[in-house]
Amino acid sequence: MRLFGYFRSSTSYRLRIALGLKGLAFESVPVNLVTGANKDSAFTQRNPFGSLPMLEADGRDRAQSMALLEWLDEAYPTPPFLLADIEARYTARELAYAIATEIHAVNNLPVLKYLKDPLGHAQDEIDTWYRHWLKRTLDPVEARLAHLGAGDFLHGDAPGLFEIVLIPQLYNARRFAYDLGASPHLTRIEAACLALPAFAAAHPDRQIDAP
Ligand SMILES: N[C@@H](CCC(=O)N[C@@H](CS)C(=O)NCC(=O)O)C(=O)O
Repeated sequence: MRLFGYFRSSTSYRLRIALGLKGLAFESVPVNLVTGANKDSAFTQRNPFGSLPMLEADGRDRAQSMALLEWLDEAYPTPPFLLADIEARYTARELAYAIATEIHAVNNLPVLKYLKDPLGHAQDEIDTWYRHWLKRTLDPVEARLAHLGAGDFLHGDAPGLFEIVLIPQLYNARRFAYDLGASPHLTRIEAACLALPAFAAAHPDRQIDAP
């Protein structure tokens, strides 16, 4: 397998964690988002979204991280990202997709660039935007977790779909100086995940394209 990604891309970070948890070996292929290499025709011919990550596996190029996570879990079921219990599956998806669709989508790099040019917003306004959309969804996720107990993970003794999406988002939250002081459930789960080899190996600082 080859994973086309960028060290600080949170959606690439999701896939690195997922492949590590599944125990799947992969080659990292850096694509520089800052220079726009993801928009080169050589890349968009393979991935018309021009987005990262892209996974080359089983003779096919696949994009869109959430679909990729679900595909990986179906193609390589052990260990599972979603539990057998339908309510547990629902909760993991509820929280993971809230982060993916309500935070990541509006805080993605092309959105932030557009706010700057052509809309003309200053960097401090853009940072305020970023933290606004974080809080709007991380607060209800924290409230949901408060009802679910105080384990290391959302469910049981292993991370799954929710944690794979959460950890890269918290990495970004810290980059934007977001205050996680009132989010003890999120930070407890974060600490447990970061102690695991699959999460440690996937960290942006440990990637071959990290400065
Ligand atoms: N919905 C997509 C979003 C992917 C995405 O936008 N990734 C970012 C990096 S975190 C990217 O490639 N941005 C560059 C661009 O879209 O031009 C997914 O989940 O894979």
